[in-house]
Amino acid sequence: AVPKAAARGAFILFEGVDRCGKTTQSTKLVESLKAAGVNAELWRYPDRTTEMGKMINAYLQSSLDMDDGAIHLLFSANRWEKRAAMEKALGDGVTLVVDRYSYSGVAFTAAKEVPGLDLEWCKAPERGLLRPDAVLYLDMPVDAAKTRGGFGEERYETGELQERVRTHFRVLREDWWTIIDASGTIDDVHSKCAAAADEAIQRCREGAELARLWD
Ligand code: FDM
Repeated sequence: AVPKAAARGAFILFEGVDRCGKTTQSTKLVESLKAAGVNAELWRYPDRTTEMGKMINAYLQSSLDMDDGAIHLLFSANRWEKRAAMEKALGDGVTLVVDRYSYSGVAFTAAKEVPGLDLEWCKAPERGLLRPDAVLYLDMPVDAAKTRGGFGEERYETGELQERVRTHFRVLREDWWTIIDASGTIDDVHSKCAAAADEAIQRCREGAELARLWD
C-alpha cells in the first residue's frame, strides 16, 4: 500500500487592532500547542529580519519616508518573499501561528488617508498568497486597546488611524473567521483561541487543502 502522506500543518492567523493582545495570545497558543505535542511555530509580519523587512522597520520607526503605495507593495513583497518557506513548513506538518498578514496589510494602508488607496487596490498584490486556515480576530474597541499602556512611538499608533483600521477589518471579515472578544482575561481569550486552532488543525489532518487569497 502507498504510505499515507503526513498531515500538513495549519495556517492560523491572528488579526486585530494594535494592543488587542495578538502577541500575547499568539505566543501562548504556540506554547500550548507544543505542550500538546503539535509541531508549531510563531511567525510574524512584517518580518523585520529580511532586507525588505529592514526597510519596513526603518519606515515604521520614521527614519525612512516612503510613498504610501510603495510601502504597501513592500509589506506585500515581504509576505511574497516568505511564501514558499511558509508553504514548505506547512507541507512538512508544521502548524504556523502567524501574528498579522494580508488583512493588516490592506486595513492599515487603506486607513492612512481619507480618501486614500482603496481596498481593491490594496488587496490586488495579496492575491495568490496563502489563505489562512483560520483567522482569529481579536476584537476590541480602540479606546479599550488604548488604555492597555497606550500606543507606542511607531507610525500608525494613533487612535484615529486605529479606528479606521478597525472599520476596514470589519469590511474584510469573512464568515469563516472566528471573532473573539479580546476584553476577557488572558486565559479566557486563550481557551477560545485554542479551541478554534484545534478545529483548524483537525480540518487539515482530515485533508483540507491550502487555499489562496482572495479567491
Ligand atoms: N502593518 C503590518 C502594515 O501596515 N502592513 C502590513 O502588511 C503589516 C503586516 O505595521 F502598525 C502595520 C501594522 C502595525 C505595524 O506591526 C507593525 P507590529 O505587529 O506592531 O510589529
